[in-house]
Amino acid sequence: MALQVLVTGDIHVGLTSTRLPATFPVEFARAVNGWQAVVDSAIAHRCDLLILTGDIVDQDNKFWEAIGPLASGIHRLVEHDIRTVAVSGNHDHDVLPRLADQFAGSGAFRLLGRDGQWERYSVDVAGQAVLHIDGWSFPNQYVDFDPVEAYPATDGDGIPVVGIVHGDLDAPGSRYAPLSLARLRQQRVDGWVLGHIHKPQLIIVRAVPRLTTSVGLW
Ligand SMILES: [Mn+2]
Repeated sequence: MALQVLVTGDIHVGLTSTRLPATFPVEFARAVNGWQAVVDSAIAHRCDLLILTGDIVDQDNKFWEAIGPLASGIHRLVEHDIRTVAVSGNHDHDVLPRLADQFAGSGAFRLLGRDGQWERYSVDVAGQAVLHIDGWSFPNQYVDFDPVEAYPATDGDGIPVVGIVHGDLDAPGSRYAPLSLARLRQQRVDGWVLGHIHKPQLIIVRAVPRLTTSVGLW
């Protein structure tokens, strides 16, 4: 049985990029259009799940600008049986909990690790858990410790585990959750998906037969 998962982060809805060449259409610069493209892509690829790794919204003062498009995208996804699971980053530590409250009880949008507490979400298919997702969210704008130090040790139950967290990889002293690759590797997790650095990168530490990863970078 295959589970189709789309992972993205750092969309910064509310922001308009100033770095695009002047020859690009102006709508390319608006991050909200990136969010719409993610939603369209998840639907077109018949995904089961969308994972968001934080900084989906640029700032809490962009709340009203961001909340409408985000909520309508999540509604569109759930109409196609696609659920969204997210952690917050340094930019949206305040906004994503408010968004999650709007969807409380619906199952359409799940924020993991609120208040800086690790939390597990299990994906069920026909009543059977097929994937565990462990997530941790920024509780504040600045986090000067590695949240993985507090990742709970669990006994494996044979079901693959994916961890999601937003932070600065191998940047000791960072105020944005300095993560250590060595510590990430030590956990009983089959794969980690990270947010914060605006650069696609795949690090294969060991082959995991149960997790087949196809990564599209664009
Ligand atoms: Mn960030």
